[in-house]
Amino acid sequence: MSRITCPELKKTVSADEAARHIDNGHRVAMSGFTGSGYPKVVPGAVAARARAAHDRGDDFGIELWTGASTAPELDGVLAEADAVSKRLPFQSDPAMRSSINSGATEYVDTHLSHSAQQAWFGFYGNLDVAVVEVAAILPNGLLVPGSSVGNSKTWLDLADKVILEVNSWHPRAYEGFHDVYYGTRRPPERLPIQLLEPMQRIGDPYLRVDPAKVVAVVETNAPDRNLPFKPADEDSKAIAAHLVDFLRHEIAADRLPPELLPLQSGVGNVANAVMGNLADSEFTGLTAYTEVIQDGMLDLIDDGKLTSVSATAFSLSAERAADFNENIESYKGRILLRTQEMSNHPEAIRRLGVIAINGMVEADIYGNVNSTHVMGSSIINGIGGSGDFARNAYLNFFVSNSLAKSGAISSIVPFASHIDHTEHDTQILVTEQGLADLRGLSPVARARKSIAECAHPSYRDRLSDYLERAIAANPAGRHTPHLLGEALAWHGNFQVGGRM
Ligand code: 0RQ
Repeated sequence: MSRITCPELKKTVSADEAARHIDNGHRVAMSGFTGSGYPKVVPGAVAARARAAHDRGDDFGIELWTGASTAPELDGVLAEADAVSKRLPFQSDPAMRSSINSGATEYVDTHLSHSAQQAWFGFYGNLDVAVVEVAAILPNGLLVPGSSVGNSKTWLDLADKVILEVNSWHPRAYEGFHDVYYGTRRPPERLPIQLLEPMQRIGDPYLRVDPAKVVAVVETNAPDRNLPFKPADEDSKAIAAHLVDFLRHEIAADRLPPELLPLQSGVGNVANAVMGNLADSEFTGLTAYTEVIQDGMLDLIDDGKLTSVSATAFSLSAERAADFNENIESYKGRILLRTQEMSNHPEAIRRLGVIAINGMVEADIYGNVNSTHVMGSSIINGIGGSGDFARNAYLNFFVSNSLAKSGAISSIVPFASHIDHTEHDTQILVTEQGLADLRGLSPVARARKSIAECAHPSYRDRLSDYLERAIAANPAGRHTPHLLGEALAWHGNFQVGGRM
């Protein structure tokens, strides 16, 4: 049976015809969050338009907004066609990353809870076209989202023109898995977010669109990106074990209830390994208020340890996605997908007391964390939701191996080469070496603890020597002592000659 049952929206065309609505200089917002629920075919057709324009010697570049990272069929094809002049709010695609780092694409790296509201405040200018993937169009014109909600609600509200991709790969049974909040107001009319527990519904199960704005509907049947996870290695298992032990310690100290508080876990293999470790632990009755649902969280639901998950998107391996699609009915009522404005909302995160676990590139000895850059200049992915969660969480953890690039680089450094999370926001650092609980400590005490607990033994003496010399050299500056020239040279020396 057709997934398009609204007579007014029977506007099916090919991807090429739909892409004709997208021109040079347009601001184009697309659905999609961490490889889920992004349009599969219109971006490729836009890339073909860009290549044809470039062959004619004409300019063709769009501003591209999404929920978060997408996939080769979206970020990849558009970056390869040199078709993106500006990108926000998050990406993780190799071709897009090169385009940004070469200076061809401007990148506005934004907190994921901010992107929707900054768009509806008008901070980014008028939105020309929205391209949104859905699982079905109902007879009354309401839209059933698929594997992500992300910023789709805002893009549909703001765009002058809308292109819908209806993807029958998403199970039709997705209906009922979503909660789309329509109570957003601009200050000073803003209302409190009445969300008191992770699974509470505060919105509608459907996305709304003004049918008059829909210029094209494209039908597809194509899977999400769904990258495989690496099996947890010894280091990620060690990080996960330190973290889970620490949670036990917090329960014993009466700072956490036995069923913990709602969990948030960033994307990546370490985050997945932590979930695996929780599965093997004694914890039960867990909940999650997070951004993405990875394989590890579905496993925890299957094991009965995790009662429910609120998120904005799935980010599953191909195998797990196929399994979920097959058994989707059994997860109904235990999984809720919200807009990213709500999944990452500071008010909700602070009220619920979320336990946030995110990856980092490096931390300096005082606990300033770099989540985004290599050597201060090249972007890797972006800040994503890590700032939304870390700043507002009850407890926040930043996790990394103590060494990068086969041991040539220490993840604990004198001065972070770029700072996304300041010492005021970070609480607990974890590497495979150990865990540094920095809560309630002054800067020098934080530095001693991060070096002792988290730095790799091969860098520990060098970092301690730096700290003690910085203290000695700054008799009137012993609050956060630094030898700035030397601290900044730390990274430069790696760049030119490997080990310092
Ligand atoms: O590069 O693949 O070229 O070798 O950085 O590092 O070790 O694979 O780590 O996959 O856990 O990602 C912070 C990037 C960690 C991620 C970051 C190099 C390393 C490799 C990746 P190569 P790993 P992970 C909610 C939360 C921001 C968004 C976020 C991230 C590459 O966690 O994007 O938190 N976070 N979202 O070699 C130089 C160092 C390095 C280094 C690692 N110290 N110096 N290079 N690398 N450490 C979800 C969303 O927001 C969607």
